[in-house]
Amino acid sequence: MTTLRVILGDQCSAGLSALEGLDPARDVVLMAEVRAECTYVRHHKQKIALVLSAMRHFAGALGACGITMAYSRLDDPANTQTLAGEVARAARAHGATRIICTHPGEFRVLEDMQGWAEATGLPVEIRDDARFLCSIDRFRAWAGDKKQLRMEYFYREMRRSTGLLMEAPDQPAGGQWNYDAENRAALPANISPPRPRRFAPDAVTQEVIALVEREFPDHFGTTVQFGWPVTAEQAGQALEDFITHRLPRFGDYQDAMATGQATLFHALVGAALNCGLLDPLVACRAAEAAYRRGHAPLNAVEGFIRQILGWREYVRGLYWLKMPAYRDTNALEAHRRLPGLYWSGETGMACMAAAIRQTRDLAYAHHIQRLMVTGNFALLAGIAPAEANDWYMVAYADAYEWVELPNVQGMALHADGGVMASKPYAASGAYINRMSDYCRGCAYDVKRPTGEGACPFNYLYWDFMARHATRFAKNMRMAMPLRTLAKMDPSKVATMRAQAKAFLDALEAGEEPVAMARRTSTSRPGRDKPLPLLATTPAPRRTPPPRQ
Ligand code: FAD
Ligand code: DLZ
Ligand code: SF4
Repeated sequence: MTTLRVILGDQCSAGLSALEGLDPARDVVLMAEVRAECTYVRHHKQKIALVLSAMRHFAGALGACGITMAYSRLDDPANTQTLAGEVARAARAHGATRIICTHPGEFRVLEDMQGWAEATGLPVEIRDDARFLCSIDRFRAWAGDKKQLRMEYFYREMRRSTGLLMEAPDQPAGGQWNYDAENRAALPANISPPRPRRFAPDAVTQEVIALVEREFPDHFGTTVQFGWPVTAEQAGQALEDFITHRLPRFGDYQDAMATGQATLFHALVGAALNCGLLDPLVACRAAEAAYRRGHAPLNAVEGFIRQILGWREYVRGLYWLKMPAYRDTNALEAHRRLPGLYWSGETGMACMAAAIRQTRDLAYAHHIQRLMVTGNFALLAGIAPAEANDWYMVAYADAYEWVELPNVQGMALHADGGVMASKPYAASGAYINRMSDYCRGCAYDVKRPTGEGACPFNYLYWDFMARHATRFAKNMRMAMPLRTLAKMDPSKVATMRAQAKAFLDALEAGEEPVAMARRTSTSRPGRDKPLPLLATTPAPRRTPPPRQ
């Protein structure tokens, strides 16, 4: 009676449900590096390196505990290069009589897993992924037949059930559930955010980076600045670094953006959370403890906990509730191709260039860059959701469909017609100017709505409003911009719409009409220098043994 226990690349967690009840004398644990998972989208090189390195470290830690490992390396000639193929191969090699795994993060992998029983002739048990704080069934029950699924109400339920930041059963700390209104300050010039702790690649990571450069040379991004935690111990250190140095100001500057500041006061824990190196409840409890001991204010701690306990769990619930139809939604009938500048970062738009270039170099951009710069541009320009989703899945070290898709399809593009957000997050250049210093160094003029040098976000914004005026006529939250649009001189609207079309057509043809700009920032010397190396720390030598 040998049980084959399968662990996927984003399941590097000692407390994983697939490991529960493991008998080291008889069971075998399979982890398989496969080409299919590295290429179903052409992930950023740093994401592949992170996942493969985390897998190798985790497998090493399990093996050190006396567990029999079946580990498929990507460059093993016998590797079938698919999960199903490696499961069948390991089941045969070890004479397995059943297979146990944990529910995967993506719908396509669940479909694949559901075929393993037939492919191997063995019973397959798919256990719940208990690393999430709200199960898929519980979310489904909460959603019930509600017309609107608002994150805020779900979040309050989660606060009540976990007791996080609660003084009594229905009494949130500080008397308020949500301090979002205190999370919107722009970064003052005299504040310099501390650099986050990064981890110099150890021998395992270096070997994996070389493998990635060899096997996936054409994938997006660079590996030069790889500094992600690849073990649970490092992920804990990264969290501690955030709690100590950045959490106190996370709340105030959560929505801010600044030139040369890729990370500001953000946590940079998404990649570790999503591949299983960091437990979400541990992260929330660490933040709460910082509040209780007076180290960080409530607007920061509540803001951070809301992101993890609220948004992260909510988008995961929504994903499994709405898939597979969700990925095909296109409520705004957006069909444009994604412009090449999303890959090259070559554009006179300083805000877009900053977000895209740091994404290439770090596999990271923070939430407001993703939502209000690259996401907002895709929304206003009418980029086809499938094209935008593909980019976001490729671009980030923390990208997995369960979290990427609702954020892009629902939050950024409004393609789900308002399931996730009651109004589109559409904004003109004024918003970016208020929340950042990008406009000061831009080739375009944020104050100009149209004509030579006008900020593209301005005419794209009004073009978007005009395009969808009828659709949003009954949406109370869109009443204000639609009233402003109605009062505008129709010839001005027509001019902006024509400029929007000309600009987008030119982008689609691969040429930004820089003649429209005041000057070309793309050609300024030094513009394309990679971001300065983030401070690195030596990697610890050993990972701790997993909890049993
Ligand atoms: P912080 O700002 O420090 O927040 C802490 C943590 O809260 C994050 O690590 C994350 O786990 C969680 N969180 C915050 N916002 C969200 C959110 N909207 N949804 C889910 N969790 C959230 N997040 C991903 O993990 N993977 C993605 O592929 C992804 N794609 C996104 C695409 C778009 C268009 C947008 C608008 C957001 C996306 N997000 C995604 C959410 C968010 O931008 C990232 O989680 C965050 O930027 C990660 O950086 P951080 O760890 O420094 O986060
Ligand atoms: C992201 C990823 C990559 C790049 N490679 C592997 C791999 O080789 N083997 C594996 O088991 N998992 C990998 N993953 C993570 C999976 O893609 C992830 O488990 C699914 O997307 C489900 O979330
Ligand atoms: Fe972005 Fe417009 Fe500001 Fe330039 S002027 S940085 S394009 S918002």
